[in-house]
Amino acid sequence: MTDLVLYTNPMSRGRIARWLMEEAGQPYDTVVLDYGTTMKAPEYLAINPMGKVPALVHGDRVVTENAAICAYMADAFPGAGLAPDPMDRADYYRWLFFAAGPLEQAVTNASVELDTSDPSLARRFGYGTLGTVLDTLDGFLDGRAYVCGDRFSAADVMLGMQLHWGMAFHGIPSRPSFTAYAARLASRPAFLRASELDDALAAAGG
Ligand SMILES: N[C@@H](CCC(=O)N[C@@H](CS)C(=O)NCC(=O)O)C(=O)O
Repeated sequence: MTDLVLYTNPMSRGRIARWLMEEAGQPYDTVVLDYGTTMKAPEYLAINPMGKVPALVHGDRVVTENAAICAYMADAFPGAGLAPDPMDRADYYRWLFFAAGPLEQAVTNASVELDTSDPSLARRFGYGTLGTVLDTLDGFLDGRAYVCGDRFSAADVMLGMQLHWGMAFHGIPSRPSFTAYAARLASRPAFLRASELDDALAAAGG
């Protein structure tokens, strides 16, 4: 066992953390948990009381939440170059949190056809409306290679995967800025390795 252990399921948001682990380039072990059984067993609830994946254990530290795993790994292994210098992190933090909060919630709610476009609802939901979220993201990504300009960072893992899933599975309309960004990220060797690993686990029933 290495001192980095990723608890995940190949058919889950754990694919975000998996991709980040492959970008970080550190050796790590994978523990696959099953929905409803090992994910809710006392051994795992001691790691993540939410009973959800992913979770990362690094020695005696536990990190849950994909965005936190992305930020933690980028800081813990600076040699991987996944985070800009602290004073250059305005866009990095902004869009990492935007992906974890407004974008994720807007996409999830849209997938169950929850419409917040009535102004009395929009002002109560942290993301407002799906349309506002998509227009905001479109305006930011238009003409931009990565969240932090021309350099890839951990924020792209979080934002890129949410966007990719939103378009692939949750009916998020593709726009030129979204498809160009998602395609740029999907060609990364670490993304391809991560996908292969999780696809193989999924095919094996894991
Ligand atoms: N906010 C969490 C979401 C994690 C999450 O929702 N995981 C789902 C799989 S996609 C899960 O473990 N569901 C199992 C359950 O709730 O029983 C993150 O980003 O890490």
